[in-house]
Amino acid sequence: MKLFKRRAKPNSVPDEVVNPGDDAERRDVTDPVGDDSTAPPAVESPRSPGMLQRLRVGLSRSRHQLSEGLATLVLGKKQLDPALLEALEEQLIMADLGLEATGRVLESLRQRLDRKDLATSETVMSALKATLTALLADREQPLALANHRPFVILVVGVNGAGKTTTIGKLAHRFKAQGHSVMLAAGDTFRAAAVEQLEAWGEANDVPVIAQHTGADSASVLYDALGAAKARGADVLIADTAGRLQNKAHLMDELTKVVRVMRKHDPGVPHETLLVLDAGTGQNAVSQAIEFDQAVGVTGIAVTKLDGTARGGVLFAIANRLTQPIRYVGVGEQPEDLREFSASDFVDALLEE
Ligand SMILES: Nc1nc2c(ncn2[C@@H]2O[C@H](COP(=O)(O)OP(=O)(O)OP(=O)(O)O)[C@@H](O)[C@H]2O)c(=O)[nH]1
Ligand SMILES: [Mg+2]
Repeated sequence: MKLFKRRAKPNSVPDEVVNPGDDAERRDVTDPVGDDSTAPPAVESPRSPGMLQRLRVGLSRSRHQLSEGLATLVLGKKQLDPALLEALEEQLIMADLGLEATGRVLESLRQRLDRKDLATSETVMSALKATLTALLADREQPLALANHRPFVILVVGVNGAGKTTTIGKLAHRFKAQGHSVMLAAGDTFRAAAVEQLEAWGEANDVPVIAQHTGADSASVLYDALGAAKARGADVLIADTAGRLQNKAHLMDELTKVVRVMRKHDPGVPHETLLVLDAGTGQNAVSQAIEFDQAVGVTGIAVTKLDGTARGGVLFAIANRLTQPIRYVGVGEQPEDLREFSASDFVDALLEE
């Protein structure tokens, strides 16, 4: 076992860094370290103006897509006539809410506004806001690290969804909250994967447990669990290789990873976090269904909301899935991960 140890306390595990360093496989990864890597800023309160502003900026493309179209539609409208409903439906589908969630929104909007004359376009907008918030409200359930030490988070998802970046951001967040964190490089498939995780470990002064590329992912995570227990870490976050949800053998491999980890401790992982790229649109729902069948997803992180106009996919996810949306990613910096809040999300999506 190799331990990538960055400014960590001495321990019994050999700390030499051995990595084949296959540059051919190295992917262009934006430097996650940032300018002020030596002293990570404290995690801001989820409702602080800075965090809300970042969410707002992150969602600007989705907001342009949805909010401005809607505002034009409802402007000066005195009633919720079929033409307006149809136009609303079109806007919501274009924002990637999906047919089902769009249907639910329109139905609930009809009920809210039934038999009421619409005094102003604001009435429609505020009813829409309430409807959208209600659709997301059940999915708001922050991850609590209570009761387990180490609290083990297994991070899964398709290729390039943002797993490793989300792990780096989580390490930053938990560290700033005062937790001791360890990372496990369960993506043994790509040579650059270990280095990428190691860079995040270094930026956050967090040890990374890794083996060579091509090693058995399950055994890396098994060993990492042992190391995290031995060191008394508060949180162990395990990376895994990206895999397409329709490749049965890769999903079986993930099931095996969990099975092997459970030989160490039947209670792990305490959280199986599925990372979904918002830009994948409705496919995110089928990813969630398949990953859930393979390993039992307990929470979702939706990434890259800053790079897409498809932020509406969160409503499709909330409509089809029962798991909480734990986090949303709105950029590549360590601070660009927010705990999910339904009302903040809808506000940021619809505000002028
Ligand atoms: N703009 C933006 N980029 C992101 C976000 N999250 C991740 N990325 C970028 O998306 C790319 C892929 O992210 P990774 O974290 O490597 O994704 P992954 O799921 O680990 O990928 P594999 O390990 O190859 O399956 C990187 O360039 C990240 O910087 C986000 O919230 N916003
Ligand atoms: Mg990765």
